[in-house]
Amino acid sequence: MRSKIDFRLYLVTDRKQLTGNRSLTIAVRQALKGGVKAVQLREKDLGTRGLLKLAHKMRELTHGFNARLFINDRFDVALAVGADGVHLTQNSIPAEAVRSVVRKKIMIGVSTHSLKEAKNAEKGGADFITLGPVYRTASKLKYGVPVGLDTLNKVSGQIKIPVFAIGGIKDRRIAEAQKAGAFGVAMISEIFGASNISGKVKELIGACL
Ligand code: TZP
Repeated sequence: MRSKIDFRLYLVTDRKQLTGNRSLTIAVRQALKGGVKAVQLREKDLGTRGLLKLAHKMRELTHGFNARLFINDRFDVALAVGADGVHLTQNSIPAEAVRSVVRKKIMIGVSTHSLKEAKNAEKGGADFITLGPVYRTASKLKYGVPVGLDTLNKVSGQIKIPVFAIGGIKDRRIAEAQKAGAFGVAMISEIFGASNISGKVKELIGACL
């Protein structure tokens, strides 16, 4: 069966990393203009109402570019705004619990950091995982100790669902991540830190082929 994951570049948001007075809406629009086809709204500090409002805005925006929208952690918000999927963390409601309610209605991504977590996610019905941090990230240990390319290689070889490498991924590292088995790459700072977001996304998409 062909995977329903039809994107290789996955933009994860963090509006606090934006520079030069750009709002999240402006930055995401630029990324969509550059061709990104999947966005994960990950704004952890927002309360439910604030997140819902932003998620509606992101839904409208992503629809306009025929792009996928995933909501980090909040399965309820994902359903409420008609997102394409939810992106679960290791502390979220488990993938199997989401699956038991929605069946095939929405896609499920899961953040993982080890082979064990990756296998659990697959078993629970996840459609794809992110694995990382693969490299050291700018915010160092906030995301945990880097797992490295060897773990990426091991995980990619042992599960069937697509694996997105995350954590310290830069343009120049895409080829080696894909060589280590990554189906695609997920990133925040490489995109949000760029002075020309749409130009950067175009380059990244070119590197993801
Ligand atoms: N999960 C693992 S690493 C990470 C997340 C959300 C941060 C990725 O950010 P960056 O800037 O692409 O390294």
